[in-house]
Amino acid sequence: MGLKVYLNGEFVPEEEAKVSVFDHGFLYGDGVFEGIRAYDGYVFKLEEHLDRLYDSARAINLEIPMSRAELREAILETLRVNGLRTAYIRPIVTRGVGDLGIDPRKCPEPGVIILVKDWKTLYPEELYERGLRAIVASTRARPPESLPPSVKSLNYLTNIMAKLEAIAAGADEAIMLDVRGFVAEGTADNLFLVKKGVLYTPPVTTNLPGITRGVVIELAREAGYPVREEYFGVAQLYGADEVFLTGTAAELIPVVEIDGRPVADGKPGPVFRDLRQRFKAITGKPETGVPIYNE
Ligand code: PXG
Repeated sequence: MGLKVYLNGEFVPEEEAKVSVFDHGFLYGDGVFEGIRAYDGYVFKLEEHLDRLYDSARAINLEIPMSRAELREAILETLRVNGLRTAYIRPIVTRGVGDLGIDPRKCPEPGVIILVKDWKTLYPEELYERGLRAIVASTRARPPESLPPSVKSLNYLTNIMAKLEAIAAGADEAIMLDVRGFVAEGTADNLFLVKKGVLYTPPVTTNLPGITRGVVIELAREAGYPVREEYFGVAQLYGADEVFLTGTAAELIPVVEIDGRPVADGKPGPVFRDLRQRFKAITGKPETGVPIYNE
């Protein structure tokens, strides 16, 4: 049976959930979104995702037509209507239906859509054992002077260009550099490297302040690994002991080859393994999530 979608205040079957061809989200990528997971009855870090969604909307002067409490409830209700405990959740806020022409003032009513998928794991377990093969893309991450990377907008073409490079090269993922040539992030994930027991990740000026990134920094510090938010280049990446990506969809996933060079011995490393276990241990718990059902 198909799932139901929250579409501007109503629950409609997936097949019938349609948006207008005049919606500026479709015409111009004018809108914002989030990618959230629920694990075993708890929506992981829901408040952090709501913060980022409202911040993204504010940055593009898009007023979400519901209070934060109403949107939180709509997300939980979408999960309940679909009887889900473990899921991927995609709230989307578009500028709404307008005229042709980019002027957002032509769009009186923003659209709010919440998609859910009954995904338990997004990637096969072998992928975490085998690790990803990545390339360094020639497409550079958009500079923060145009649109800050903290704005999770509907416009992903830069990242899609990098992903196309990875596909053309027969790799799984692309690593993007900032305009200066420092490592920024993956196409939908943040990046960490490990060198001599220290974790390095670039400051968020050049990449999305990932919720998973934040959690991993916290878990790493608790576990006694020093974490440094610093810029680094491709040479440090090639010379790392370990490289891994973090994101809501992938959680933590190792990168074992970059531009045809193995990362260290070409196998997922011990720091990655330790942090992945620690991450798994905190999902699906009341301490890190909002309950979907009253139990
Ligand atoms: N960087 C970028 C550019 C992202 O889009 C992340 C990092 C990780 O952030 P979180 O908060 O999820 O730890 C993202 C995540 C997907 C997908 O299918 C993920 C994202 C966007 C589109 C698709 O994995 N955002």
